[in-house]
Formats: sequence, structure tokens, C-alpha cells
Amino acid sequence: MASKKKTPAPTAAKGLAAPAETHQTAQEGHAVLTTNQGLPISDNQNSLRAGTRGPALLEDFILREKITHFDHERIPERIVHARGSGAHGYFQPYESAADITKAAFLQDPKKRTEVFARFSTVAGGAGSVDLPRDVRGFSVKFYTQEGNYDFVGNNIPVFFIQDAIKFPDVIHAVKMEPDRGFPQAASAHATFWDFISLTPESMHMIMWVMSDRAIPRSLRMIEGFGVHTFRFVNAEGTSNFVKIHWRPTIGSAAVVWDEAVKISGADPDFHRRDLWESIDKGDFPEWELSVQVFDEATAAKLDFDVLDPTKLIPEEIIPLRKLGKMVLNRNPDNHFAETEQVAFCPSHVVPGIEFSDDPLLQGRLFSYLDTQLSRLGGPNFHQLPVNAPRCPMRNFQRDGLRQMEVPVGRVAYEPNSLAPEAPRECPTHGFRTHPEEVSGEKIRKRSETFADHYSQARMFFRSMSEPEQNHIASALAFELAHVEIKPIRQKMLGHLQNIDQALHDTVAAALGMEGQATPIEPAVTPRKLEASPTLSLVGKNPNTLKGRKVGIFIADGFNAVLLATLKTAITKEKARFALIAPKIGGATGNDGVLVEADHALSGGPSCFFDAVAVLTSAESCELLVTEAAAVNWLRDAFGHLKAIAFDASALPLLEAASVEQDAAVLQIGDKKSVATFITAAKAGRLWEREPTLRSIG
Ligand code: HDD
Repeated sequence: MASKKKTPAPTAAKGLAAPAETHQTAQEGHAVLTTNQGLPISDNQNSLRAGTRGPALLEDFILREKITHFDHERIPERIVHARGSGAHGYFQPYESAADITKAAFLQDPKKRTEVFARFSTVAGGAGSVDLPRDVRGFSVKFYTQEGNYDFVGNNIPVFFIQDAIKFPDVIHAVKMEPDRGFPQAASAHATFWDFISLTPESMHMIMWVMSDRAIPRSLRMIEGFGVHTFRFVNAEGTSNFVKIHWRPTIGSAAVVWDEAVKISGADPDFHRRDLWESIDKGDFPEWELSVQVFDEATAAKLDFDVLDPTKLIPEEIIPLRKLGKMVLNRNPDNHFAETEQVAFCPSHVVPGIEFSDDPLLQGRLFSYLDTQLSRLGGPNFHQLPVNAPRCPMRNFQRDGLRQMEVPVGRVAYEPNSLAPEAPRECPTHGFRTHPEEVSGEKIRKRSETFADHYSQARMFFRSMSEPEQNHIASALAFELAHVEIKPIRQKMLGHLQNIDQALHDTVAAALGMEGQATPIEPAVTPRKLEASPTLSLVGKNPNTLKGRKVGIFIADGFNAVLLATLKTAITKEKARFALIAPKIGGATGNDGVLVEADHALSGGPSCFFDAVAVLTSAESCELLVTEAAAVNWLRDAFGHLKAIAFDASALPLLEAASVEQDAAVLQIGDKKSVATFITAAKAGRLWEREPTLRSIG
């Protein structure tokens, strides 16, 4: 179970010395409320004023301290990835990876390393919703014995641009437009597509961002990628390139677009809540860390440049080697202190993990430290508890804003002869950069080996299953329909022609713009690459209910035995369930027992769940068929391609919701039929239903 900590007394803030004396308690069992100076407060309800109905007095230093602190509670939010959700946990290797890296945390399968992970969206502000179409950030801080290693990746293995100098542009283009201040957290607007239409290198990433990967079902189900090629170096000094991957052990899944739209309204914190609740209930999210390892000779044989962050290496070409597992088992104690103040920097590496010359990565090595200076108010952000290394940290860096430590002694330099006990450099264990020969003209020019912008975009699209291809087409049509400037749409159609003619044709038809593409001359003619089936989420469907949630709608007179059977079957699959009733007070079963609901119908739409069941009685169903919320609940579950279980009395509701019985709409009444429903629910969405409901995705 998640560890439950007691809320510390207000005076015992972490990292601060304990108060010299504990205040006498004012009320039994409570610590005394004080000012930031430790002064006991007698009245926290009334400010000091001249007479009970008179003006407030400037003298009220208690009021002023409280309001001043409140006024300064916010810090600048992250420029990108502002909205995030975090959790603590640990990483444990499966076996020693000493043959490829000397990183200490990857040597001993018995040793756990503490981690803090943060998952984020990119475009929206800190208060935006969890389910826009967007890339998800995937960051992990490993507090290793050799210092902190920060993995700062995304849930997509490629990126929009090849050079860091373009990062401010792509971000400015996707963020809300600067004159009007909208749209928030959305790429469906003119400036984003204007930039993209002029940036062929983005096309591979665009295929991913328009795919289901950009609307994940849960943060617990996203994959993570380091994007760039990194280096691993072993103790002998042998260096290999690596691509870093994280895979959730419960598999990946996405929502459908209509669900994403509805969830955003019904629960803007859907992902954050889901992560929190899973950890709180002891259902700990887990990811396996893997690498694709390859040497320089293999890199040279690939038909693209491994320094180009718009390319991936298909697993079919270089398989994944599993290194270990991360388990997130503790929610933050304080969202601001931990999730908001955590500072990730790709430049935070440990011996055995190094960089490649990827020009995007090289720029990132500068950007993150720089942004923390303004975001966290100076160079001492490493002292914040969530950022502080867990191993000893000693050097001669001093002073600066927000200095929390009190370094002692007169020596703050090195070399010195006055402080023999002071830290010294360590030639044997200290970090040494792998020696790499570098030569070349000083030049602002992209390598020719970065010029093929369409082949992998095409490969990704063609590796998708039919429903996934439909969703990409449908997302493109949705996004481009928001672009009021026609030439931008025409240019995008030109790019789509270079990626896949059929994709172009579908999108052009959906936009009503057949034959209007502006042809785009590719720098390199796109090639037909082998499909990579492991890129398809549908293809990798894990056939499980583990970590999923079933919504059970109950109305008065429901079959109590059937509900019990259903609950047992769901729990056996390591899934959770929630009860939804017309009213939050609950519903009374046919055994006369009132069962409380987790959600009232209005607050628990079916889009919150992976599969649903409806248990009513003939009488209650008669009322429900005239209740739009109940009808829509079921209609949405059907439209979102979910498995639906119903008992015989709910048939009129199915009819009212135009729910046709198919392979995943199943009548239940006993253990056996419940088992059949569970099998259907484990299979995930019934994709065959989709073409009967929507023309494209
Ligand atoms: Fe970045 C934050 C991931 C390119 C500059 N980035 C940030 C976060 C993630 C990524 C996950 C949030 C970290 C957290 O949870 O606090 N960024 C990526 C990936 C990239 C990438 C996978 C490409 C492969 N980023 C990138 C470039 C630059 C930046 C090219 C600048 C040259 N990123 C930043 C930043 C942020 C950031 C401005 C904002 C807040 C922060 O760093 O701490 O420095």
C-alpha cells in the first residue's frame, strides 16, 4: 500500500532546524499556529481594526505577513510542459548492465535507486486540461549514488525539429496565438500549421502527434522515449550508442477523440487523478526500461543518421534489451514543493551515460539549466528537497539567491592548503567525457544525411492498423479544419501526398478540398520502408483489464447477486470498478439493500471507464429511457467502442440509446455470462464497430 505520512506540524518544515521549544498546544491535540517568525497567533479569523466596524490597521503585521506570502505563492510556470503530474518510486535493474555501461545504478539487481517521475503535456499552461491532443513529457530523476541522472523524454520517439535553434519557433507556433491569447493547449490553429507546413522535417512527428499516442488513456499507460541517440560507456571505456525506451507493464492504450473532448469537460484532471488514485490504492504503475544498443559501425549502416532526432530505429532492426523496472509507489506530499519545483536537466548524467552530437540534444544541454535559473529563482535550486542528490554533494560554489545552506570555514576555493579535509577532484571515479575525435569547418549547415523527411513518416503511417490510420486521417481533418487560411491547408495536403497518397485523399475528401493540394518538392524522394508492426498500439494490445476501470451503472431494483458476481470478476482481473447511480446516495438492490454510488450519473460519464455494465430493474429502466443523461451514458459507451454488459431489464435503455448488440454488447445474468463479458472487456475496444458509427475514425 502507498505509505501514508502524517502531515507535519506547521513549524516542523522539512530541511529546517526544529524549533527550540514546542509551543504549548492551544486546543487538545493541535500544535499552535504561528507566524513565519514562530510567533504564536491568537486569532486567525479577524484582522486588527479600529473598532469592530472600523478600518484595518497598517500595524497588523500578522495580516500583512500572511497576505504577502500568499501574493507570492506562484512562481513562473514552465515555458513548456507546464502541466504535469508526479510521483515517487524506485528503479531496480534486472541484471548487471556492466558490459555496456558503468552507471552504478545499473549494476546490481538487488539495489533499488530512488526516483521521482513527472509526466506532462507540452502546450497548455499549468491549469490546462489533461487530455488535449499533445505530446506527453516523460521525465525521471534517478537519485543515484553517483549523483542525479535525469531522463527527460517524451511519449513519442521522434521530435518536430532537428536543431535546437528552431525550438522557440515551434513552441511559439503551437502555444496560444500572442495577440488573441487562444487557443489554450491545442495545436488546431493557424500558427501551428503555418509553421509545420513550412517545416518538412516535422512530418514524421506530425504522424505521431495525430495518432492515438497523443490522447493516452492514462499516464500509467504511456511509453517513454529518450528520442536522441545517447552513449553508454562501460568501465573499459568502450562506448556504444543507445536509444532509451520505457514500456508500461500493463500495456498502452488511448482514448478515442470524442472521449478526449468529453473527458476534458467532465474531469480536466483525469490523468492526474488516475495516477494519484492508482498509487493511493496500491495499484502501482510500472515501466520497464530498455535500450537499443548499437555501435558506430551499425549506425553507419542504417539508412538514416542516428544523430537526427526525427528518426527512430525500428525494433525489428535493433531489438530492445531490458535493463530493469521502475515502480511508482508514493504520491507527492506536496504538489508544489515536489512536482512543480522538480527541475530536470538532460545535462544531469552519471558516469557511463553520455551524449551524442545530435544538434537538438546539444541545445537542450544548455536550455534546461538556464530555464531553472529564472523559474526557481537562482542557482541554488539543487538544494530544494526534490532536486537534492541523495549522495554527498560538496564543492566550493557559494552564495547566490535562495541559499539555504550555511557552508562553514574560510576556504571556498580549490586548490587550497588550508583545508585538507575539503573536497578534491577524483581522477579515478570522477566523470570523464568519452574521448571522441571531432573536426570540421565552423559552419551553420544541416548535414545532407538529415534530408529525408518523408520516408519514416510514411513507414509510421503504414505500420498502423486500419483504425489507427483512420484516426490519423480524422485528426488531420479536424486540425486543418480549424485553420482558416486556405493556403496553409493546401500546403499540408501537399506534404500528405508525399507521405501517403491514400492518406492525402482521405483528408482532402474530409476537408472538401479534393485536387487542391499545393505540391511540395521533397529534398529526398521518399522511400518505401518495411513496416514496423511494433509501432502500432492496437497491434500490441495487451488483452488485459489490469489497471483498467469498469463503470457499473445501477438503478433501483438491480440484481444484487449479479452485481456481486461482476465485482468479484473485475477484481480478479486486478481491475477496479466504480458504481454510478442516478443519484449519489445510491440505489437499492432487489435484496432491499441500499448501495452507495461513487458517482452520480451527471458526474460519472461512461467516458471515464474502459468497459461498462448496466444493472437496472424493469421499473427503474422505464424511468431511465426518458432520462437523456442515462441514454447518453450508454450511447457514448457504445460510440466509444467499449464492451457493454447489461441485464435483461436494461434492454429498453439499449434500444433508447440505439445500441446494437454485437460481439462486445453482452447480456449477463450469471457467472458464465459475466466471464464472457470480462473476456470481451479484456480485448479492449471493438474496432469492428467503428466503421458503422463514423466515416473516418
Ligand atoms: Fe524540453 C521541459 C522533453 C526539446 C527546452 N522538455 C521539458 C520537459 C520534458 C521535455 C519532458 C518537462 C520536464 C519536467 O517535467 O519538468 N524537450 C523534451 C524532449 C525534447 C525537448 C523529449 C526533444 C527531444 N526542450 C527541447 C529543446 C529545448 C527544450 C530543443 C530548447 C532548446 N524543455 C525545454 C525547457 C523546459 C523543457 C524550456 C521547460 C521547463 C523546463 O525545461 O524545466 O528548458
